[in-house]
Amino acid sequence: MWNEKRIKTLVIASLLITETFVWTASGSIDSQSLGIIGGSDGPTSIDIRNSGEKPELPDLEDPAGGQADGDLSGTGEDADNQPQEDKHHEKELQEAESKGLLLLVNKKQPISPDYKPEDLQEIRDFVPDRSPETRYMRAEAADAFHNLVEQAAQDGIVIKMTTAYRSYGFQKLLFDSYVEKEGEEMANTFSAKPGQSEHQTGLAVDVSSPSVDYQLSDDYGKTAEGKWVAANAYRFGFILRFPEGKEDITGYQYEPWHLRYVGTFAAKEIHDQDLTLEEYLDKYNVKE
Ligand code: DAL
Ligand code: ZN
Repeated sequence: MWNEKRIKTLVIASLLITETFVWTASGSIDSQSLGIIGGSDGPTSIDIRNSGEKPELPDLEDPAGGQADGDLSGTGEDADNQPQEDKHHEKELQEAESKGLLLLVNKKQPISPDYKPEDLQEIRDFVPDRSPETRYMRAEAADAFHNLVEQAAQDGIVIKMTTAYRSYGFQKLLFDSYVEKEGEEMANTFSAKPGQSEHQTGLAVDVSSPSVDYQLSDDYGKTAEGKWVAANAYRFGFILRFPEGKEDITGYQYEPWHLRYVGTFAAKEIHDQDLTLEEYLDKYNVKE
């Protein structure tokens, strides 16, 4: 099913049309469910104060039993014989986890319909004809995204976001419209059901560039911009969340445009080791 390139291309071509449709429709049909304050020309404001309950994030396992850092032996190992490198690794992951950056949302692990990040911040670099209510990311991710866009520009590469944060209601409209057009089986290969999209975490962003006319196309991976993204996104804390060849693990087709913020430490490891987020969390026993 994953290799049905022709069908896939048709489906992807409809993504832009559908997102634009949802934007248009959302203003008039169901703006309340999208949390929009304003009319069909976009929200005049988005209420980030009345945020939903943040999911509980379990602690990482602590094989050191919570002992303080410190090489007491002078051998590069702590008194409990845990190499300092491991300690550093654990500390970095704990920090990312405590900020919610390793939150896993997928087909097996949905997020509460009420979840809404508390620190959404507006994104500057967006494609103007897409849904205004999705131009937000969690603050740290938004800053990192701006840095990524700036560095890309310095390298002669234009990158803009198409959609980032999506509420449960927005994702529902999007998924339902794909089902209507393509049928549920096909929709499930490229669009998350409401509650199963990590766009709802405020940590995901879809990007595009002039060479593909700002569409979401799997050809994006072959363009100079797409290659730049694949090679450099990790430096800013982003991973390509749905890589080619890992569809059985992620549950979705290759999406060279979908970036997920996990912080620079985890992003570098995921990039260097060619892992999915699922594999990475499993490898280091992070129970999100
Ligand atoms: N396209 C990804 C899977 C989403 O809808 O979240
Ligand atoms: Zn996406």
